[in-house]
Amino acid sequence: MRFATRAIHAGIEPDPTTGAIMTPVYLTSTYVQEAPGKHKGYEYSRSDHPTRAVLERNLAALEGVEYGLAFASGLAAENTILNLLQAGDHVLATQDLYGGTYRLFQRVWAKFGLEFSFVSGEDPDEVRRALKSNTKLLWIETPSNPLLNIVGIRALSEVAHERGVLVVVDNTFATPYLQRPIELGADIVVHSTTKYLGGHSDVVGGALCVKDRAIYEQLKFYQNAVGAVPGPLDCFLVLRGIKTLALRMRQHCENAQRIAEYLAQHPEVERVLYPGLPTHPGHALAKRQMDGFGGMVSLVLKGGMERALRFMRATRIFKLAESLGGVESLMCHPATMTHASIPPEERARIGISDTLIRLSVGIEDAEDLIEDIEQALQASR
Ligand code: P1T
Repeated sequence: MRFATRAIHAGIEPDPTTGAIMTPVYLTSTYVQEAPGKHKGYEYSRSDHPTRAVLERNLAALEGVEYGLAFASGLAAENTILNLLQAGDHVLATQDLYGGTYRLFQRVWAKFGLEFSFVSGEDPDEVRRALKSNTKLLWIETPSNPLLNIVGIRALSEVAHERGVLVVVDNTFATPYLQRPIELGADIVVHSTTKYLGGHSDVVGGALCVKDRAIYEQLKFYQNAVGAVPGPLDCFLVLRGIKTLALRMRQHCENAQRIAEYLAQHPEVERVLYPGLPTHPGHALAKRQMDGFGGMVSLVLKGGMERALRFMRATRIFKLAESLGGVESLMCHPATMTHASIPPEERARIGISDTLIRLSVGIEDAEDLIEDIEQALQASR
């Protein structure tokens, strides 16, 4: 089955008792057993849950692997990966990451003796040199949040595997419609399903997808032992969102490309970051490892901070809010919003300037979105 068909059907069967075409939302915490240990595969909803099981099968099929695990949030999924490690282990990560991921590393796990360091990820030799004898994970975010950097999953996976290091890819920005990291050599894919997979800004969730059974079993152990699982209605909402993922992603990509091109030729725009622009340093690589360039565009306006603040107050369709990946267009100021938990000097080193604006381009009519940006540019002069 091809992607759009898998999105709608993989792992999903009509309900055997009623024929319901939509996956039932089983609002139950426990399951009656015939005799101790004799049951229908479900004992307790933290361990396994029938609505969640359908979502997990569907997510795995989208990433082209055997195993999926669903979580209460993207960060809960990330946290579960870090549960695999021991005090003294080192994680090497690409430096431009969602601020909450950085916070989970430095403010939560560092105090339990995990060590983190960061590289740009542009050069496989740089990554090879940065691996240490205690490195256990290489953590990649591509396209990255918020700078839309692209790193080579295949090349970096080869470098990591030379040293027995597992490769994690945060595939939230791309979605499996545009990029399937495990096919490129990665070991674990992590998603914030809050974003494009859910697609409608109405649910918070996370997921892990893996090919290797032994890694899956360890992650499944921690999913149950730690317990950050999603509720049944959340699972239903993500499943429903995924049904239109292929359609939505095509429109996100088309709209984002048009907006990036419009911004790139605008005399009042200093910089546009979008992997679909031929001027983007990762354009050729993105073309090889992705099936489209995604719906996220970042920009810096001429005129400094005051201009940026005026612009962010002047848009009408683009709403100022955290998060991304919904059908509606959103705008965010990473320095004070999504990436505020990264110290200012670290943000400056990575290249997240205080004037950077991040757009999550929705699937509205592209003409309306461009007109909205145009009127906000005029109003903010
Ligand atoms: O918010 P949550 O579902 O816990 O997912 C965390 C997360 C993980 N990975 C990436 C790449 C993300 O962008 C996020 C969440 N990001 C935002 C809320 C944001 O506005 O960037």
